[in-house]
Amino acid sequence: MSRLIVVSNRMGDPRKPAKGGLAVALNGALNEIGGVWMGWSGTITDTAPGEGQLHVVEEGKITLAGLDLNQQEHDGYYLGYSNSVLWPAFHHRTDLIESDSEAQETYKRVNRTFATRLYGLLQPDDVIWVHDYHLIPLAMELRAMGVKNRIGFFLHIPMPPSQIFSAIPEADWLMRCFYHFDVLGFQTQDDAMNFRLYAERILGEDPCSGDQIKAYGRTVTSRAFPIGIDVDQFRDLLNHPDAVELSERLELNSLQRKWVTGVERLDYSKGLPERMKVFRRLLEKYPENMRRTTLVQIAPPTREAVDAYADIRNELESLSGAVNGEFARIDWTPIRYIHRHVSRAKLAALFSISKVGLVTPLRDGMNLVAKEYVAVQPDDDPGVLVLSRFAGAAEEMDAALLVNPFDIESTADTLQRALSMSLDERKERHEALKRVVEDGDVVTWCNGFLDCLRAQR
Ligand code: ADQ
Repeated sequence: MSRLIVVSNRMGDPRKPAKGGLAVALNGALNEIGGVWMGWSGTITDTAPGEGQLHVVEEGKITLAGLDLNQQEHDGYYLGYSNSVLWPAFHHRTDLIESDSEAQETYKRVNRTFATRLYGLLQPDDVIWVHDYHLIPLAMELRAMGVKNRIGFFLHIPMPPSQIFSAIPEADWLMRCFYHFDVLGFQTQDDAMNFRLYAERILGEDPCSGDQIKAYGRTVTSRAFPIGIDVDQFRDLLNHPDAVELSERLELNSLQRKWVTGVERLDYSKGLPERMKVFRRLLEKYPENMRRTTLVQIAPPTREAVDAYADIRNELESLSGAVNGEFARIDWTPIRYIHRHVSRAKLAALFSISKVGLVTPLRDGMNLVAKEYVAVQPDDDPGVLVLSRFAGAAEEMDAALLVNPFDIESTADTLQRALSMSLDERKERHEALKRVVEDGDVVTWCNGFLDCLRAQR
């Protein structure tokens, strides 16, 4: 079978224990058939632009190729264009776009460097799988160098509707980049539909047939491949000593208390301030939760060098402080807000004893936390998933209580409904959700995408 070449912003490393399902799945696929994983090495050096060293290491059947970047490259490509233009735009926050032509040029140049360095490692029948918004122009760069291999792309974040996409500076160039791949994978049917509608409405192409979309004189296969988690690996975390110890301590505490849990990187797309307002409204409107219900919100720092992230941190600290100041009692704190990284074993334990998983992003590609929460619920007394309609996960996980996170009042009502749901209803919903999570795990996702890519031409 042809080798697999994975390219992502950060290189996975099979020498270290894989943290997330994505690394587990891709390592698994690479280990089975052999191939290359290329990405930024994580190191910033003071080399000239495009001259960063490529560190190539053989690890069993996998070749790891880590590219160093210099400061200006990292700032322009990663913090600048990827995270100050594409991330906000694709999450419907065009107001947060920080347009900067120099950053955009750097983004293009770093993609060219990735392509040039990858070229030296390629064999003619390799299958190339590119991940995420940092590397949208990579196929165009490779094609310009004459690469004929099959190249697929998976977008981990939402594909915005055509009107929003059009607001991105040089939107036409960016859209053209997508058409140099053979297969485009999206998280949801809605995302795939948004991609198609851009061709029809903005480019004026004829309605396309099936999942083949034609534009710019090229044809691309565009399809939804909802990502999943490694269910067994996540469940096994419950046996880790950290998880066992935390569960015991939390259970001691939960004799009269209910835990509601939220976990995500501190990102403005995740709806964190709205969630704290929901919790405040819950306490005001349903005072029986006083002293009995606690929100544990874990939100570790991310991309702090980008201004919008510092703003959201300040807002959250002030909101959690205000709610706690108003409602706390000497023996009870309503919101436990943790702005630090927490081990995955502890997260699994926290999810497993929480009565409600509160997953309310304003916009999210999929949201793996929703799936992780369901994976570790006890069958005989499961908790309830309250899930935003604007998380990709909502398309499949409609047995959750779906909410509009912008509507504080009705989300607070739904949270109360979750906290008081009968055991029978909880079990019924949980059975349906568990099936979605188990049937659509990360290996199914990985194989589904690769089968589709291999079937091209
Ligand atoms: P993210 O935006 O990072 O991913 P998500 O899908 O929720 O969002 O994945 C986060 C992962 O990090 C989860 O496995 C979670 O357990 C872990 N995590 C979160 N907070 C943590 C903490 N405090 N400590 C330790 N681990 C933590 C992007 C897209 C998503 C898409 C994924 C995968 O934005 O929409 O679902 O990629 O495609």
